Order: sequence, then structure tokens, then C-alpha cells
Amino acid sequence: MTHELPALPYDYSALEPVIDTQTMKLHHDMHHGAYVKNLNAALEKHPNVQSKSAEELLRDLNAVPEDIRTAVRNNGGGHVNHTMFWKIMKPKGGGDPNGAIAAIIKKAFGNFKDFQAKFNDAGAKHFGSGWVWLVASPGSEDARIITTPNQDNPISQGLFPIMGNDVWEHAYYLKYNNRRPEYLAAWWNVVNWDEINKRVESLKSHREPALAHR
Ligand code: MN3
Repeated sequence: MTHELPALPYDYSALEPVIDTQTMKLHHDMHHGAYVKNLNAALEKHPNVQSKSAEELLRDLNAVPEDIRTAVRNNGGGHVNHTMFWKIMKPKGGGDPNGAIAAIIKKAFGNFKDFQAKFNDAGAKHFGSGWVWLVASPGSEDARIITTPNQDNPISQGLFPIMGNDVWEHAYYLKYNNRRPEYLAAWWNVVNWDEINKRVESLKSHREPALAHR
């Protein structure tokens, strides 16, 4: 079984002006495309782990053969992270969170504005490439913000990624240049709270978040 690059759930231009068309094309087709290609190439060497989902591989990296462990961590992480990323955005998104995610944010941060400020600050201060996340332990609704380097996904630490934003320069540099905080602030206008609420349902029931495409 091979992993596949999922189609974007909207046009390349759909997230304008927050995320520009050219960035979406390069980010999805080239960057995410390369993670999928490189993940498949690594797994070709070990048919015994090819039946596992990308999430299963990341959840127990020690079970991945050592000679492909770094490749699976980086490219499997890149695949799972971006599969989530495209889904948790939508054109005309944003606004205040609703439903279960609103309750989680209120419990952990008091209000949405304070959560946004802390999430943006963590993303802005993260040194180099990586992701900023809202995570919880599976089955718990006590959420917190973490950052991870490179393409590391929180599931490798036993945490459930409720939502995350990509702070690699490839995510924003064409439009925002070095102004990462501007990108982080604008990103809230394309957040898809309905999709994030679906992920919260998975968190509550200890299920995997929607699996990355194979
Ligand atoms: Mn990226």
C-alpha cells in the first residue's frame, strides 16, 4: 500500500488574501507531495511496516526500522501534519470558535482572545522550522499549547493534536516575507472550526484523528 497526496478540499486561490495562490500551489503540490513520495520510498525498503497508517508509524517510532526511522519521522510527520492543515482551513473561515472546541479553549485559557495571543506568541517565538499546536492527552479535555521542531507530530509524544499551524518559512514567506507574526495573526481568518470540532470528537472518544490518505 502506498500513501497518497490528498487533493486540496478547495481551490489553490480559495484562501486568498490570507494565503496566496502561489504559496498554496508550492506548499501542497511540492512540499506535501515530496513528503508523501519520500515516505513511500522509505517504506519500500521494509514491506513489513507498509500496512501501518502514517499515524500508527508516528505513534511508535521505536517500532520503525532504524535505517528508515528519521525518514519516517520527517516525511510521515510532514504527510500527517499537512493532511490536517488543509482540512482545518477553509475559505471564509474564522470567527469565534463554537461547540466543543469553544468549551476546551474557555476551560484552558479563559477566553478566545487570550488563547489566540498565546498560540500566536508560541508560533512566533518558535526558533526555525516547525509547528505550533493545541494538544491534549487522549481522552482528556485539558488542552495546552506546544511547539514541535521540523515535522514532528504530537502523537509521537502520546499527545493528541487538536489543531496546529505551520510556521515553516515555506508556509508564509512569499507573501509575508520574514513577518511570521503577521501570518500567524491573519491565519485565524481561514480556520475551519467545524473540522476542528470533528477532531475534538476523536479526542473525546480516544480515536485517531481522521487518517491521512494512503
Ligand atoms: Mn508546510
